[in-house]
Amino acid sequence: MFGLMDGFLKNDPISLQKDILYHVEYTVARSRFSFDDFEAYQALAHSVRDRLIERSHDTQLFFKRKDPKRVYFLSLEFLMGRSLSNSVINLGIRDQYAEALSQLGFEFEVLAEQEGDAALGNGGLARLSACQMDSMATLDYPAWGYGLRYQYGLFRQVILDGIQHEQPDFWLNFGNPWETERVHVTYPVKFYGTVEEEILNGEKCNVWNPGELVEAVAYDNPIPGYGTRNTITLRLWAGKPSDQRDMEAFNTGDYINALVSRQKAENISSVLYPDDRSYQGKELRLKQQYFFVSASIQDIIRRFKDAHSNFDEFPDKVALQLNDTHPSLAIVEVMRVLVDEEHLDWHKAWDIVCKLFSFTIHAVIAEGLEKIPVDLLGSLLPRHLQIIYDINFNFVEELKKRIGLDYDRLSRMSIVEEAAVKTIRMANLSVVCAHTVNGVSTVHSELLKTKLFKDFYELWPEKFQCMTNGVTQRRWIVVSNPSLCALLSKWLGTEAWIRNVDLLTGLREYADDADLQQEWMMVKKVNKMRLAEYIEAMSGVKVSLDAMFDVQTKRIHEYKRQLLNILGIIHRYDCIKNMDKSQQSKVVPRVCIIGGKAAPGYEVAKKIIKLCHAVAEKINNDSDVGDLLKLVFIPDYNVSLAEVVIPGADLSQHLSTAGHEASGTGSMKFLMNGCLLLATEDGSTVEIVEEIGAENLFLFGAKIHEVPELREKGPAHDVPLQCARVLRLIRDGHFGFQDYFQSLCDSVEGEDFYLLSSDFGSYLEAQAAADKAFADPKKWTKMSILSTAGSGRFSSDRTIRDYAEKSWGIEPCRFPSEFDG
Ligand code: GFP
Ligand code: GFP
Repeated sequence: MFGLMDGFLKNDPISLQKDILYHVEYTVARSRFSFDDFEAYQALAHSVRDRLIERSHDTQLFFKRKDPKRVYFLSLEFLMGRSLSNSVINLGIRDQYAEALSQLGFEFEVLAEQEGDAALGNGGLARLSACQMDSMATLDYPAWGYGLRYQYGLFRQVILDGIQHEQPDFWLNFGNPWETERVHVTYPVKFYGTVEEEILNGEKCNVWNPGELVEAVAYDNPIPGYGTRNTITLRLWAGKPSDQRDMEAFNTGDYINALVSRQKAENISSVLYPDDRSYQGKELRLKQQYFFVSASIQDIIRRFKDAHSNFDEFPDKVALQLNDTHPSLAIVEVMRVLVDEEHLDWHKAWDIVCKLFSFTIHAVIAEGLEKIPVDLLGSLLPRHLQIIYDINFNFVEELKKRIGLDYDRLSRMSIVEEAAVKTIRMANLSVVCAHTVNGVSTVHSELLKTKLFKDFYELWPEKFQCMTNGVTQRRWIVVSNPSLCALLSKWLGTEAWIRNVDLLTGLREYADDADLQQEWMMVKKVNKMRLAEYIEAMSGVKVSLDAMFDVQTKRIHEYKRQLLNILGIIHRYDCIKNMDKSQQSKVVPRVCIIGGKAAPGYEVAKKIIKLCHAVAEKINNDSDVGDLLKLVFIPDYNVSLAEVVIPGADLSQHLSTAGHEASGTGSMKFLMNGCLLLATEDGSTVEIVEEIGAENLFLFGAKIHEVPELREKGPAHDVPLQCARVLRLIRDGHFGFQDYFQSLCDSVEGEDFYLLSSDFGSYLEAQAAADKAFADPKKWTKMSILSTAGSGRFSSDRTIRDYAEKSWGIEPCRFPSEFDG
């Protein structure tokens, strides 16, 4: 008999070897005497998965026994990347695996490269979800993630002649060893149809007779914590035809239509929407939202009812986190279940619902907020539309009592927008119902109070909170930068910082230490070599390790101003060309690296990518310039590439026009890796400055409060000479494709909404300051050490603790294990 405290599987190298070979033979079905790297990876992954499953069983049973309040993290996007290295590191058995594999003639790193990325998300919001799952597991919170199991993740970016092409990412092609299909965990999800009033037990009630039924089936993905046995679950739903409906159709002999309807069901979870700002295919998108919400809520209520019978206790056992507005139909769905199916009184149900939800918004501007046309919602989810109207009616009546008949304000705050196309404002719905409304940085939280949700803030100031984003140091240091990880543990004298990242501040006292500086530079060099090798293999461009590696990697967007970066590079190029040899000898050499995807329908962003390639072509082949300047575009930037790029960067650029980036999380990963930031005072940069001091980064550009006035000046403002000259070079065809780039130049010399021209001068100054600092290795290294030392506040561990304490009201529930000594 095994006690709860015992692990079932053994983790010494010999046992691990046996397990790997077992999976080679019986899971991968290759001979244990002959298998290649990919097969070895598959077997290895399955053996790791066994351990994850064991721990997740222990965790779930423990949660069941303790019955704590759980948090359910609802998100339509999770950008998980690869799982192998992260899992074995969190399980604490990476070295044992490496040894087991080396005895079999394989190298752990080589096999890890075999894994594809799980890219079930677009950008920041999605990677944030992944980081937060890691922290919830590590901090022992009783948490679940819920999302959709898209068959096609974010598109693959292929560049042909400098133009972005999108190719499907059928990431499940080679199987996904991490997930477990739960054939027994399925729920029916209803769509369309009509709502009838019926009398049930003498009471009037609404009955929804759906027109379509789809089955949701659960796929569980284990998320192991670090330094704990706790392993939580990310449950992703896939669409499956409902047998009930199919049987009817098959019975009536409608074989073909029955098959077509099967496919329709699978389509629901088929594709991730690649543009997270403007949705086409609105109906399918809405279907995806409801599908995932309905299945998750059924699962959550089922779990609650397994142990409780009184819904008064529901808010004591359940916290629901809405990751942006995408899952906000959950509010309506819980209302519907409580009122229509559990037959609770409306007001009582509403009272319960209002205690459940915490809402985090990632948008900055009103145009970014999601609205759903009433016609669409009413046809797909007729009962939900009724409920939204009822919620809104009650809210507006209540509001009138509080603020009187201020019709402008009433109509701004209403959940229903009475415009040419009548819509439901999902953000207003969420703010009305949620007990907390979270911004993702201090700056963003202020913007929510003063702009986006000003009316609501005046009504309910207590709802508004700031939960500054964070990233997990497990993935962004331990997994992706093992040399830095070893160095940190050595100088801090402990590995405890991996769970308690505040300990990194301990580095401050050694920032001037010559030995640490020496080792620090070596670590950077190792990582730059790895990045340089990748760049050469990918593009054929050889780069010098003595150059400053200057990186801007993120979604391509006008507000993120990759264009400003490219204009700056052209300026640098132009300067170098006009120098004599002795002047050139003083130039700090640079390797400029840009990477990121443009949304498929976003023409301007695609043009920016093309410009980057055109400029790179010119510069990289100019023998006058040589190693002084190189420009490289990294295609198909994703999580696993980020793990190579970030540790190898010296400088990283975060150029958003002030007031446009809600937070930004890329900067935090660079900061942890000792990379210096060149940035505007936007989003979380403002807090980074508080932690590391303005003298340790390169700030530039208009501040948030200055932006409106600069915009007001508008097209009339003067384009600085240096900027005008750069634009002239582009317009004159110096980089080819003259006509194609005119509109980009027009945007800067015309309205210049994103203030490239007015920020250009101070941008160049910041760049010059960066050059100067880089030329002094001691100074630079000290700044780099202080960056890492000050990065603790930007760990998702801190973020999650904030959420747990201030918003979800949950406590750790730790499985007692070997980690507790
Ligand atoms: C959970 C897990 C199941 C696991 C049980 C163990 O179930 O895989 O078998 O715990 O009790 F999902 P629920 O919490 O979903 O009931
Ligand atoms: C959004 C915001 C970012 C923010 C992340 C996470 O990112 O400023 O850091 O959410 O809160 F724009 P995207 O999903 O739009 O990339």
